[in-house]
Amino acid sequence: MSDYTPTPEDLFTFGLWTVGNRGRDPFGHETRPPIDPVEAVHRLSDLGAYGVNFHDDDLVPPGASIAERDQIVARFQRALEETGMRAPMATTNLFSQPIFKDGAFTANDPKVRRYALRKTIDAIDLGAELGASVYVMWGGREGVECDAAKDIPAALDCYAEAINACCAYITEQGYAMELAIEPKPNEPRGNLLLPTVGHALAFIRELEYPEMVGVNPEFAHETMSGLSFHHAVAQALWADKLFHIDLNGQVPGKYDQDFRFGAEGQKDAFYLVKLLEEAEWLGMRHFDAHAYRTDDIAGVWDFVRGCMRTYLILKEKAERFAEDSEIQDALAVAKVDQLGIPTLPEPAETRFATLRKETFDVDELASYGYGHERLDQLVTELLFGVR
Ligand code: GLT
Ligand code: MN
Ligand code: MN
Repeated sequence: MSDYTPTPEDLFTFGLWTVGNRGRDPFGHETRPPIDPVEAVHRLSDLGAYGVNFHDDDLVPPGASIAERDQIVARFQRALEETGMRAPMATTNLFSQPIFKDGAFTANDPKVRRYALRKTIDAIDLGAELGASVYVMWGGREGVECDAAKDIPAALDCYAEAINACCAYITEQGYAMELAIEPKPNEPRGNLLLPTVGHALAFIRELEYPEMVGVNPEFAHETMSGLSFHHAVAQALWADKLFHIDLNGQVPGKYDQDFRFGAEGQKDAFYLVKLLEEAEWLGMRHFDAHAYRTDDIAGVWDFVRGCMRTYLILKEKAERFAEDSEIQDALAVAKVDQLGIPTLPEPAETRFATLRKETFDVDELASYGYGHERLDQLVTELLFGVR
């Protein structure tokens, strides 16, 4: 049995903003001191992470001069070189500054939209400079409370225009970079645009460079919508659009909790890990979460260890699921493998005629049970550690 110690081969990454989260919430001030990004890189590396992701503003404070920017970036790059850590994903903060109060790419004022685009292409340059191959777009202010004030189809046109422009920019610069849209239903806006993975997948099909754009589903965000996270991820994989992922913990119906991975929703977390591992998905296992506000800096590193350890525990559970003969018997009773059988009869030319001729004993077909009670209990016991 593994001792669940992470190594860079596990591809675990954390955002600078996650370990650097200082515990501020809408009702209370910071409870922790800031962490220097260079220290974060060293600590994450010591704990077995593969890399660190960042927003433009996490690294370079807004308003820094070009000389200051270059100095900060060079110092950060040195930390990456010293540790062998990577920065595989970059993103822009288009939500904190007051200028974005009516949106960034979908603000009614075109001058605000141009500022957002300008900030984004600068961040794309920064990401490319540090070797990022995925650029995440979370539209935290792309939404509305006062519905009279936003023409939603026009806002979606602006959203698409901005993403098309970013794709054109990346192509013109010759960067090896893809975009990943991160859906969220609400918070901080009353309603956000592209609220779920499904909305984002449909939106991507309307873009000019659909092949360059995928999704970055977050556990907390789909769960806030009352949806199954692993179903959302499965559909993104099915559509070949899982470009990045944000792992954390969340209870349905609450604010965006961003808890340690596996702190809540353990069953969904298990099916998610099983899905990613069985698909042999090659992306980063990125944690977009933060330590409880109650904790000090020591708690931040406990949080980091916990995210990775839980992932590895669930990965081992997924392997045991595949080896457990009772679970395998129960899967056969549930006819899980039969979903791989094509529905229509062969050959194609006569399929509807054959279908017309087939006889169906609907009572017999409805008569047997699928054994889901036994199967689910076996999985529950596996997760509880008693089998
Ligand atoms: C912010 C948000 C996250 C996003 C980050 C990337 S920023 O912390 O809550 O869900 O992934 O922009
Ligand atoms: Mn979140
Ligand atoms: Mn996220």
